[in-house]
Amino acid sequence: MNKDPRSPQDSNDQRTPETRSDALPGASRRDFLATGALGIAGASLLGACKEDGKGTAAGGEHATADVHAKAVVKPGQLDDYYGFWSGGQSGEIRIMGIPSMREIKRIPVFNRDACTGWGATDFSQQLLKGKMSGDTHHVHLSYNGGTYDGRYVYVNDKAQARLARVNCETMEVDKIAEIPNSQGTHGIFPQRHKTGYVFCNAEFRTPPDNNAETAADPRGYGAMHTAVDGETMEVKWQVLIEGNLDLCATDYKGLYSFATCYNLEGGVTLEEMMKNDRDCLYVFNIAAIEKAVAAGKGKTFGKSKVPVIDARGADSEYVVRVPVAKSPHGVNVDPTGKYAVCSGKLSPTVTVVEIDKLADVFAKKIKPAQAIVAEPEVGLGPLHTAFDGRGNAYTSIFIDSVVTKWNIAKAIAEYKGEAVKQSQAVLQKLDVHYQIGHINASMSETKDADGKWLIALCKFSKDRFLNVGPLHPENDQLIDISGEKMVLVHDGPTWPEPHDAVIVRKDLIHPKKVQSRTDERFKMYEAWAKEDGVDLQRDSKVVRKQGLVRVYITSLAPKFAMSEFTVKTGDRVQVIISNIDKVEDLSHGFCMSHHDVNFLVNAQDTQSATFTAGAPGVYWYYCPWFCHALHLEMRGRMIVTA
Ligand code: RUQ
Ligand code: CUA
Repeated sequence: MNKDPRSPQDSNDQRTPETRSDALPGASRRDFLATGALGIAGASLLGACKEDGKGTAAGGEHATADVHAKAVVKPGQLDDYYGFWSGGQSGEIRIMGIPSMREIKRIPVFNRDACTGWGATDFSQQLLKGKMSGDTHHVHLSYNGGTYDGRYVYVNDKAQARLARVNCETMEVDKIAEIPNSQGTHGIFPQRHKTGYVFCNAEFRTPPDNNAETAADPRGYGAMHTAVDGETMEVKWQVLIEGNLDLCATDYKGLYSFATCYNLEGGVTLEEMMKNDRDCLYVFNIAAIEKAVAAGKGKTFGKSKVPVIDARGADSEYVVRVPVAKSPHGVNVDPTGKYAVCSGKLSPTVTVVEIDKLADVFAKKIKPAQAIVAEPEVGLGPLHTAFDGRGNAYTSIFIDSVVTKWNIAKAIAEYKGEAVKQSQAVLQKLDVHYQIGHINASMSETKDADGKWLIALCKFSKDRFLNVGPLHPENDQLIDISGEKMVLVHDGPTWPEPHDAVIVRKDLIHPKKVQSRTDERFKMYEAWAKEDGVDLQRDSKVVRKQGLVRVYITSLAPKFAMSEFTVKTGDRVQVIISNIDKVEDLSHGFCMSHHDVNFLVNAQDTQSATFTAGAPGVYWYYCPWFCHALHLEMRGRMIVTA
């Protein structure tokens, strides 16, 4: 390990050891993390350390003025790419502009968002069912023919085992699926040949029939690989597996889905989970599983009606286990669709599996290990891999805190023993700041990977930004990969914790500028309106029903069409607001003072929320969105009688 904090890896770091703000006096954060990992990972990592440190600063991170200029998007100009960032514990998704790294939008998903009213409106409450927090890790878009079709964004909730879908026309969540028999829904990945299944991995092993009898004995635990229909968002089937399931990927032909497993040991403590030197990549044979499900071979567990194929134990027609580097984390398929790259995490290597060989593995013509075609040594703590479409791979290396660029063909040649020097596959190591998690490149998860920009999502920013207290921002770093050498061009602080991101060419995404009233959500409002004889876009009206007072109000800058209504204390009140302005970017909202109700209503949109009228008195409602010179006057009174 680098005992000297000014090791070559930190050569860009101009501070003296004394001025660093590391947790351990005299030791760098990297030393601290590496020591921690070594303490638990054992001697296998030590061998790798010797390799490390030499020439990691090669290529330098200091960007020339020219490179910086490439990343500058001048005022009034637009970015070339949409970046979709997960928001981790914030439960949201963010949309970034690349290369400017400007945050353009936040999409609330598994959270309550005061700004838009997500979690407070009737529609969002129907989807969230009272679960107002979540943990988004992986964002992926729907595909067609190996590239993005621009229709949907999918994101997982690790905390409460859900999969949400965002409609790219509005960039709002339109459906949420709950994944049965699962905990820790972590890796997800859609099929790439068309909008088919979205696969969801359960990271935590639990008893398939989780109850008082089964809870305590880990020998009965397993994990589900779940197929959700990306179109209807129905859960179609599950495969039960003995080990845990971490990251997920799919091939380009619709034959397989993949899941890394870091706990083939079936342990429940850290020590138990790290015993084996190899873990595995599970390969799921989709056609065989579908056939078994159609033949009624699925079991069901608990209240769930989803058929489950039990594939625990030995390799079968449904699943095979390819042994990969110790405790793997990421699995990424390269843009040619030929290789699945599994990052070792507790091994300094990545394991490259040739996807076309898997048919022979399923046919038992070759052993699973024979599908491995390379295992280059990339550095300490490899996590995820991105691609440039020119045959190169970029692996995020957590402990070394670098991005390693390596060539896939060279790594394969070396594995076959054709190359003379082992180091030839590794082309460059670039310092990142600090401790990178995910990595992705422009269009990297598609056949159209274009090798322009790489994003390094760093878990620690330390002193890269102004001190804002104990919780530091993350540091998302933009790297130019268009040339021979990687060059760091931008530091971007983000609110924790974006786990993953995808970078999508802008011509593939076509959001609407004004709400379309044909979205599915409108069926609900239209049904209420029909029941009450109301035209949503014309009428403002109070309808008193059994146990509910419906208040329909239209808004047109700078006025609500109804400036006063009366209800009784304790009444359930449902306000249904229709913004009838037709102008792009003219949003109104509705906030009822002292009732915890505040939501956004975009141009041509309708939104609703339900609340209980408080103590008798007057309560002002107002438009919280600056919509007009007379925006402050856009308000009205709710009179509550005894
Ligand atoms: S994880 S740092 Cu949740 Cu994608 Cu890898
Ligand atoms: Cu409408 Cu402010």
